[in-house]
Amino acid sequence: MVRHPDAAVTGRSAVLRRIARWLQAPPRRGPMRPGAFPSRSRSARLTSQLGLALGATFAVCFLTGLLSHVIQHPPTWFRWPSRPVTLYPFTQGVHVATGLATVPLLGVKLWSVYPRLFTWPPFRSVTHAAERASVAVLVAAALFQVVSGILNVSRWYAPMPFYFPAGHYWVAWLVVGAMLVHIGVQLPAVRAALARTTTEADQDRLSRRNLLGTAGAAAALITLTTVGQTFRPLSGLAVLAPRLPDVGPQGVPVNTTAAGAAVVSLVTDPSYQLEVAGPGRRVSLDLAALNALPQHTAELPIACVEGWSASGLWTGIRLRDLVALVGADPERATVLVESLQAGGRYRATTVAPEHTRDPLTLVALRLGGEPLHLDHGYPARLIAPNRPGVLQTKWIGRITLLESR
Ligand SMILES: Nc1nc2c(c(=O)[nH]1)N[C@H]1C(S)=C(S)[C@@H](COP(=O)(O)O)O[C@H]1N2
Ligand SMILES: [Mo]
Repeated sequence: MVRHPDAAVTGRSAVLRRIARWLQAPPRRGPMRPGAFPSRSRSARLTSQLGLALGATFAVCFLTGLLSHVIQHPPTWFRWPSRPVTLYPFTQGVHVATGLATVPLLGVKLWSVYPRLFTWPPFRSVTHAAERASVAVLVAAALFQVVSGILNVSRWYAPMPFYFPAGHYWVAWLVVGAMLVHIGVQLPAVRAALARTTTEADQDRLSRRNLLGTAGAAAALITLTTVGQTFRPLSGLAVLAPRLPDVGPQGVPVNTTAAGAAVVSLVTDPSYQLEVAGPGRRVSLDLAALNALPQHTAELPIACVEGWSASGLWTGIRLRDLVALVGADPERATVLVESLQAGGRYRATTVAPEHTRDPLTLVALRLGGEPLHLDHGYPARLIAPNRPGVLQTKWIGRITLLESR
């Protein structure tokens, strides 16, 4: 018997043909069958409009987050001004508000597209597969940002086995990258969907409007019931806010307590002295000496990156006066402010000349006229205008002049 020379090839192409036929014929059962998702509220138009809204909330959230990151880790070229006083609390409030408003928008958006998870065939081409993979990255990264952000605002760190600011920062770049790819791929479809108004049946339009309205109302409601944690006039409405601006010792919330920072015995030691070290001179000031220096009072907010901000009436010594005391020029001085806390990420901070010279930048000894509560940084803490809470060092032990520029 003579074997046909193409037998093997014919056999393989038969298999390929069978696979092709299988891919072409959609399954008759399960979520991948045609017509498995009958809701008429889903439409390209709804998905596009939600996409635009999400693009806007994410862009604002990303930019305000990036700003906060750069203020806390300034590159050499970056200068952050000390005024206006409430600029940072404002940008931080916008960051949290847009992040929270994203929740219902993202929810409805995912609902509007999730049937596409089950499209048949799953991959039409290499490009199609790559595009689906990029959408998977976008969805996963966006959900990570929203969930980790909410956990942070709720101060629930247990489910996060990573350092929150670093994780939240790097995944933000992942979202932005995947989102730019997504916008690039979907732009023609979005244009077409938004232009196509006349073909939409009245009933479909109604249900789409209802859905959009509900998502928008949910976003507005979440904003209204949380924004009070940073915007005091609305604090009465802040029923969903994990923190309230006026709940805490001396009417101001606390993040790390003195006990938590293990400084109680150090700061209550009667031999406590604040050391100020300049280039040529150094002074040690005990509590009596600190209280004998000229005192100034300023109303300044603490704006915590955990989503709350609260204003207090602080009294103490101007940082610029302490710098002058050791013979340095306060107009140009960069200083290192160190806590008595032995470790912890927030035990020290660098103060640039913009803040050192500002007469509102205080080494505060009092809050609301009383000596600082232990948890607010007794006996002395930094409080400066337009500065993230993480940089307002508590339990100061030493101030060192770094450079003059
Ligand atoms: N030494 C030290 N200072 C610190 C911190 C800290 O953990 N250790 N936390 C910072 C953070 S994150 C904030 S929001 C403010 C909070 O100040 P408060 O507890 O007085 O409201 O203190 C800052 N100063
Ligand atoms: Mo904070």
